[in-house]
Amino acid sequence: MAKLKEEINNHLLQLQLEIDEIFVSGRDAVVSEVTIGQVYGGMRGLVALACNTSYVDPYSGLYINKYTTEEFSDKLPEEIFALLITGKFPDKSELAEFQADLNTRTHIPQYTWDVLRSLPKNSHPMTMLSLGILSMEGESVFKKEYQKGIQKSEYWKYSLEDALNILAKLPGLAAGIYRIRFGNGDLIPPNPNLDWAGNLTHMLGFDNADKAFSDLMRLYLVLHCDHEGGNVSAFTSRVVNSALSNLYYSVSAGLNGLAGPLHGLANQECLKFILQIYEHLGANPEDKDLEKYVLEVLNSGKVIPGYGHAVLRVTDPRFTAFMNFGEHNCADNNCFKIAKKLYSVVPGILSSYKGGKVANPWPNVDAISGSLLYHYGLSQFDFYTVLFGVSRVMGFCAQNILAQGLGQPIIRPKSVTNKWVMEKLLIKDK
Ligand code: HAX
Repeated sequence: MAKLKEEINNHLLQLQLEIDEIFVSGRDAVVSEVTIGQVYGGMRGLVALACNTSYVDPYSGLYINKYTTEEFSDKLPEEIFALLITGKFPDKSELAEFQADLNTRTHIPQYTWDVLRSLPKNSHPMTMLSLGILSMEGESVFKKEYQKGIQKSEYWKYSLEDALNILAKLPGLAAGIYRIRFGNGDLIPPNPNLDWAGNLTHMLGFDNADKAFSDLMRLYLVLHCDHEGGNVSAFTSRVVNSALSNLYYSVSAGLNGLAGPLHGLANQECLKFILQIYEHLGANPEDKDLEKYVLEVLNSGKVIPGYGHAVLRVTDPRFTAFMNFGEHNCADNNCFKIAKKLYSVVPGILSSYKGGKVANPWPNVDAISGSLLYHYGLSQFDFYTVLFGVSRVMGFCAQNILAQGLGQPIIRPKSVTNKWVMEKLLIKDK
């Protein structure tokens, strides 16, 4: 992995030069002011973090480096990981070297399977994924080297070892969870001749599925890879890693955040929602019936899963990429048709709902992904967030390694009490 290390090192040098330049022109310059609304409102819109793996523009969506979602969505996940962490796509030989290296690290210890098999039968697959990674924490190269004593400038190199070990094991771990949790038979060993996503398909037991399922898996693992630094899972992972908890701890922590219904779990909620609509209204509901159904859900106090976003203010381009895939491969599927129909109805309802309080009425990635998986026979929607997680770990690892390489300190914002705020406002008023 000498080449990948060299590319990361070059990228870090470049990023450090940029930071030096930024600091020279004004370390004390103000980029964001904090309102009371933000202090009490989940810090929404507050600029207080640097993340150089990806950027989410409210109106054009996810960029990795300079590439728009449309421009990178035909790549392999391995190429995307290299892009996240080096700022460049690998050439053919670098990609081959990276894939060969991952294939030497796929072994998952028996104790991990023992832990997973000992859990209650109805454990959520995200619990199993998080725990599966945490169970291997003792294997951390970073932890062992840190205990021996290493220079701060070297941290990232050992975290990279951990990242490669975790990423290499992830498809096997996720597929094993699928097979254990849903009684799908024995574990299937990896095939060293397959790429990362191809191996996931193979180990899930979908070798005989439509070939387009492997393409969907590649697209799925690409589109979910990263979404800048402030979302719940990435931020959690960064905070935990900033205490120098190794990547096994910080990846597991990020996955625990991803498991929430307002974040990654929304994809399983969406499919559940679509299936409920199918049950109540059939595959081709009338607009007025669908509108009535959506309003009933809203009025019962629930959110419409897959719609809205803390940053985006347009249809998520990752939604569009999945929509295009569906149009080409499964346009007649009932779930896909309902997901499409919801897209024509929900934004209008959310725009005017409760005086327009929903900041973004448009769909996010989760509104559509499940209907595609369902089409190919992956019908256990409890499992969908695991697939999201497999992909998002690339982002967690890349963000944490770059932060370590840039010597970023422990994250510790200041919190205040109501009393403090009241005193502060009173002082300001005088
Ligand atoms: N349905 C109903 N109400 C919604 C809504 C939706 N889809 N989206 C936002 N709202 C409501 C909020 O609950 C909030 O209501 P209250 O003031 O009563 O609390 C109000 O509109 C304002 O919220 P916002 O500013 O528009 O949105 P936030 O930044 O606070 O939250 C969420 C963003 C994604 C959490 C939100 O839009 C939501 O809950 N969406 C549904 C769940 C979902 O799809 N989550 C996945 C998001 C993408 C992701 O992270 N994937 O992993």
